Amino acid sequence: MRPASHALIVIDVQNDFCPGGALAVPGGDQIVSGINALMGDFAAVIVTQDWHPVGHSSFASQHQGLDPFGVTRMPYGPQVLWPDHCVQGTAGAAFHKDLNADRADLIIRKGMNPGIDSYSAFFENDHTTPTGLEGYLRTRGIDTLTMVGLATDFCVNFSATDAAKLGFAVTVDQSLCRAIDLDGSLAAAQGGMVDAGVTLA
Ligand code: VGL
Ligand code: ZN
Repeated sequence: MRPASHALIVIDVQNDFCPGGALAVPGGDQIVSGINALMGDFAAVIVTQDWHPVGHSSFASQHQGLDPFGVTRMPYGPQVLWPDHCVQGTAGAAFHKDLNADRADLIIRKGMNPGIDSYSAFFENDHTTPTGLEGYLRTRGIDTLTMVGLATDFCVNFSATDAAKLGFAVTVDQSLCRAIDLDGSLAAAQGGMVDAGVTLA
């Protein structure tokens, strides 16, 4: 058992990111049983859920002439455009049926603001609007995080990098993550996480 100051953060293990989903991550479902087992080592488990309104601005369907997996400019910077995914209340937004989400102390939802995407569990993609997770962790005396989930190169990467910048000790267990890997995004994410002080295990 890890000390109470060490939390497990499970990122976006949702149907749309698993095979058959709208934004399927290869092998996304292979990590579920290992994550459930790892929960047993932690006193604190936090689970995140990508939770977009219909017509979210990160969806390619909202941008005339642009296709999924292309990149556009948003006021806050470049933004990859995605297939419609994780729409609030849909089956695609639900957790993978085998994920032990009942174990979660906190479920943190993100991506609700129609005009800003939110990969990180800590901040929207403007890097300034907080989700509240930092305060939750600090008030519980948590200073060390292990992160697992989907996708390594987007939501796990942004969450881990933000956590390290906020001063948490962060390990990403890559065996319990899977990547989208768009144009080298996995290698770039790994480099960025290491530069931010994240331990890749
Ligand atoms: C994610 C793309 C869009 C993720 C979420 O969970 O990594 N990726 N929304
Ligand atoms: Zn999303």
